[in-house]
Amino acid sequence: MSSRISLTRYLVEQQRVDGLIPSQLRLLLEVVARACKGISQSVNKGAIGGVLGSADTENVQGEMQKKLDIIANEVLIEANEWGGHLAAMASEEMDGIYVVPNRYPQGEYLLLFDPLDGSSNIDVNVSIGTIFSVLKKPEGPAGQNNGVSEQDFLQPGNKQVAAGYCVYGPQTTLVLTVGDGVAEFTLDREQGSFILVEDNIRIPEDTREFAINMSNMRHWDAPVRRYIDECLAGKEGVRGKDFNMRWIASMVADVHRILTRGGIFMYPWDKREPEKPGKLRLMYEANPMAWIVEQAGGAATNGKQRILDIQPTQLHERVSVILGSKNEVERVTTYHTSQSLRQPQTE
Ligand code: P6P
Repeated sequence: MSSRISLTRYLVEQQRVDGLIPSQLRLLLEVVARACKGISQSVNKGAIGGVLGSADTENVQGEMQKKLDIIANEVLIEANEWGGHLAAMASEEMDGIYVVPNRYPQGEYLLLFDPLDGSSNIDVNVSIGTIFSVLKKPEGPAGQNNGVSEQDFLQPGNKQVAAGYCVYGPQTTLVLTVGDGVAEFTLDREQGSFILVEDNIRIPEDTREFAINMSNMRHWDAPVRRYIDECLAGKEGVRGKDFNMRWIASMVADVHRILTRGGIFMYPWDKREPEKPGKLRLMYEANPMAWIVEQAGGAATNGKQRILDIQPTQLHERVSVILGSKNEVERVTTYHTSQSLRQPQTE
């Protein structure tokens, strides 16, 4: 376990030792972390802060927005627009991109985020979180909007230069990768700093725990149904071992559990809305989580291909997500690619 190293010192050392983090990116990540601290304060106030309940507005996804969704979005925009690190931002809560206003210096990075993931859990005091992804703005001619457009955001997840999430739970925990493994920081409210608690998270390659919304079972495609049926058959079945199930309905919380003790998280395509590849969003949910999981030794696919290799075509496009312990993700992906209900594999 590392001594009490702050996020700031960790990023400086990553910059000095690995050369992975240019100063502008290091400063951007510090601003994002500070914004997450602010969001955590609002979340922790709950009813006494008047931040619970619906905002009576809809987002681009057609989902009812909670007051905290909007508060979190505003905190991230206001914290990041003036620092000179960014050219633009994109959010689950905004239809289009947010170009940094001309009154502020322009930067070379693009920041994407789900400002408050798991909103259905806000009013019942269950962990929620912020997910963020950083891309470099492609080189291009200056022009209107500082030469940045939505098209600049449509980069595959393998182009990310940083990704992370912050879980607002019993602890406020920031998890971050810049391409050199995954580090975890816990907020020390007395100091007001994120303190390094783990600097090389590894996901066990095998697991006995799956996370999926079982109420959708009748809508799943055959490979997902086969995989879950085999888990439910337990040690009497082809897997030869019993499985446990968890479903928090906050991706950040389910993914954090998997980073902590292994597991497989699935939000697959289902036939409720067959025209949509899945429920979760590629750019600011699946891509950052997929990179973090891969950096921690896990795997992340959409059932057929590596999530990080998907070429986006729309800012808010959705994707089927299967991620976590490497051997389990590979098993589910094999079931998809074979698509034939072959003889169950022995354990
Ligand atoms: P369901 C939260 O709304 C979210 O986007 C993810 O954080 C979570 O994993 C999923 O949706 C939960 O979906 O259909 O189980 O409520």
